Amino acid sequence: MREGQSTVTKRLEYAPPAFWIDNVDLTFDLDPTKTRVLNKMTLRRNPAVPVEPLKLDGDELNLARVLVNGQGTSFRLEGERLVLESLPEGDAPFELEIFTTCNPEKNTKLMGLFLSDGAFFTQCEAEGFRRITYFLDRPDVMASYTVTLRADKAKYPVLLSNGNLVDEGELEGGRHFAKWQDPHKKPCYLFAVVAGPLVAREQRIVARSGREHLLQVYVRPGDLDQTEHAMKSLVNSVLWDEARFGLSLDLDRFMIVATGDFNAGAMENKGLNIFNTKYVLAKPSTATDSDFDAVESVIGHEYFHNWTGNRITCRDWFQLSLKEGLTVFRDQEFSMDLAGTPSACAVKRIENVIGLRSAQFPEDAGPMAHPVRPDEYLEISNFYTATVYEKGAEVVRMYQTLVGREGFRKGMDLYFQRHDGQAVTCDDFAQAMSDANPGSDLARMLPQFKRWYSQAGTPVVKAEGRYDADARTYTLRLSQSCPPTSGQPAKEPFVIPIRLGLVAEDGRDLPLQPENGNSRHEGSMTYVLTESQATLTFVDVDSEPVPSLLRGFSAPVKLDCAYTPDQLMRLLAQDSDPFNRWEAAQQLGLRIAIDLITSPAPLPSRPLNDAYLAALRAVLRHPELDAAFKALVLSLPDEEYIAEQLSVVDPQRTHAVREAMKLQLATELQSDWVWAYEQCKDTGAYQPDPISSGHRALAGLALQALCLAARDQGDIVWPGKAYQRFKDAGNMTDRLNALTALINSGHELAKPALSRYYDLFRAEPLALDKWFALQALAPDHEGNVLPIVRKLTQHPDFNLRTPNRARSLLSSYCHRNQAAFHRPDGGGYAFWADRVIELDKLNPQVTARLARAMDQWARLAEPYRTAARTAIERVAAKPDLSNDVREVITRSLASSVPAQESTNSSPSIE
Ligand code: B3K
Ligand code: ZN
Repeated sequence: MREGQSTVTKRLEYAPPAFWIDNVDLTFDLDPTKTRVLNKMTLRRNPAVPVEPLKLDGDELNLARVLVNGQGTSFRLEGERLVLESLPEGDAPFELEIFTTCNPEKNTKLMGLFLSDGAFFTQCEAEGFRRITYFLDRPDVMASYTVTLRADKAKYPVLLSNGNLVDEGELEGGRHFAKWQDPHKKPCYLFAVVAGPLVAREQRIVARSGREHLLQVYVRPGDLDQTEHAMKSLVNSVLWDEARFGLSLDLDRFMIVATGDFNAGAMENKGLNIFNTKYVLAKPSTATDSDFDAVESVIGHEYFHNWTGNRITCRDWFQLSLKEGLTVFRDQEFSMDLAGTPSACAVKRIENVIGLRSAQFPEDAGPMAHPVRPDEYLEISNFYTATVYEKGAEVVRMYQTLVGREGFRKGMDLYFQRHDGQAVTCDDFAQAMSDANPGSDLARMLPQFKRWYSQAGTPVVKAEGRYDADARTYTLRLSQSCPPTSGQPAKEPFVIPIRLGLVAEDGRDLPLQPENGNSRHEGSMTYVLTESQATLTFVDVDSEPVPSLLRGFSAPVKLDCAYTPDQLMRLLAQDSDPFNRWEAAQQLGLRIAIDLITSPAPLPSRPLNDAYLAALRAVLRHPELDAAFKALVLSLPDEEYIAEQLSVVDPQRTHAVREAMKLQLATELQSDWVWAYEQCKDTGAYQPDPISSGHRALAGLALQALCLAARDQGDIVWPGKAYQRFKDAGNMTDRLNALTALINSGHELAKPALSRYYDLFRAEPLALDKWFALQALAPDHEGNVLPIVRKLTQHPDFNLRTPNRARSLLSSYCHRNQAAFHRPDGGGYAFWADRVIELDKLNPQVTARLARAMDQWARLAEPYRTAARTAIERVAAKPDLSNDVREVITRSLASSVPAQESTNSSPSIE
């Protein structure tokens, strides 16, 4: 497997471990600069593997002692590995004792054991345990753990690890100890330790099984008032997993602990989840509706890992999507089930698809493109991606679409029956799904279906419909293709479930009677496309329908269907599938945007046509549609998604076009926006439920439109109202929406509002992150954002070492403010390169994410492309880059698209 720090690991080179580790007994003497770790393990040779030396992984450890069965032994260090050759022969277990020290205070990578605001935390996934002790740091080695923590009692009153507290007591010198035993075997990436001055919100629940559990959410003493929503979400998660999948909590005690310094969102350590504060803490005055939603879904996600990830784990890291894709699917289903109404469910689905399209589609078309189950990596941390997570979740969703909800449940049951307690592969999951559903489309097509795991790139489905009035037939010609990706020049056809309906002129779904098929469907049916091309004919079709394809986004593909604008209007106004109603609006907006972007003419004063405006107005004024849904329909496709449709991207042009569209939408629907604002602006005492958060979303969108229109008309009333709302808001959602309206319209009141915001929230880290982000995301006026961002890097509250703070400023600017980042003078790229070089020395994982802001450089128009390349080459020339950053940068430079060497500045459509 992994031979050293700089070698590529390959999926097909998997070999089982030469040793098993059955028991691990760890004793920690916690100290900020020198923590002592005594590791006593029981090992035995794996009889299935030829005899070889024991090679234990380590990283930045100081080794003091190694004993085998209590005796000194010879050992050597091979790079960072500890190698033991003279071990007892035969299969009998033996004891290995290793004593090391590490320095948590110097651990700015936040992997292994680190300090956050005076408390100890760990992060071991994927390869952090080797920074705590020498070990076989791979997920297929599962052991039983006993952990003793010793520390100063005053500084670290709470001592936590996985499982059950079996002993605790006082020690000399003001120290104390706690001993924990995990009743479940686990891979070391699920190991965790926490020690510090924490307090807990507690709740006892009795599960369906009758078993009682103690749930705890640990935070800093001042933050307890922000844990109610987290606890509620945890209780809901426990109940939901029992109800939907029959999966109960297998522990007496389940703990969540929040830290302000964390690379990821959260971590599913067995019984001791460690969370970024961003996904635990929520109170109405500092957290928005999306923050509340994110807390619910991340708490769900980590909890659901207890079965999908922990009870059944991954054999190797190439199988990451086995646990991540499945668990994202589960958390999405959880949030949808909790949302309640079909409309609120559709809103969740649309939000997920927006995320997939703006993050995963570009990834699949860029230098980091990789299959859901990657084939190789230099640094596994780089593969915690939208492809592994979100596309992986879509793959799991397709199983459910193919075998139905009940069939999916059967597949899950069989998966647990077969593999509980094991470390397995994506193939094992696929096989369980298929075997549990004999005779299904899935079972018949399994090998082909599994291409979703092995082929990268976003497939394109082309659809052409033809109505024959005489024969009363409607024929759909479908074809699929997938663009080449690195190392995969040609693709085999995928299994693509296409949920579809035929929409009549009055909006009704026509009955679906496929020719040669005996079953008739009343509303929608799922057609499974398996060939490169296929024809599907429906008979007894009374009038020319509009096909509604890929309903609910039934597969992670791009649909290419030559709809007329009138057909899209019909779908927008009447489709029974809410997802496709929204999608029709997106397509209408996207087409207008692309036409304008690719036209050499100057932007017209009225880029939007009357029919499109009228259609959007009708949605905005609709008496029955939910506000949340309206807000999504009235939001234009984002710049990332628009850019994704273009083979050459001029970010300034893309931005200018979208802004012009937004402005016209604001001015010409002005009275409608006023109406919507008045309808939605008051939501009473704060509740994060779908109805009231929908009202806030639409009121916020309306206020932004009204401030934009006001700027255009030199009016001061709406900015004044926005400022007032900003000041008086009873919750962060309304407050932030009002502030954003002022900032986005460039109104001078934005300045005092921002400084007032700072005064209000300077002591609230998560709210202060938003203050940094707001300024990094501000509209660019003659290049003013970069100097502001630069200045903010010197702000006393800015700290590069805290991932949330670094991301709030740097990622917001580099990833999410296209117009300000892509400067014709290349200043944004130079700033990016400087920060990447600076931050890589502290925290490679966070830096590698930032480095990916340049993923799309090869598709940029000039002068951006050359300036971007220069900046990337400057980073590449640094000799001491981390593997994390080197992998991203190397792939990026290798992605130069030859066809564009002769780029002219006029963009073309893919
Ligand atoms: N499994 C963790 C991710 C850990 C990230 C490591 N770089 C959180 C999650 O997906 O649930
Ligand atoms: Zn996860």
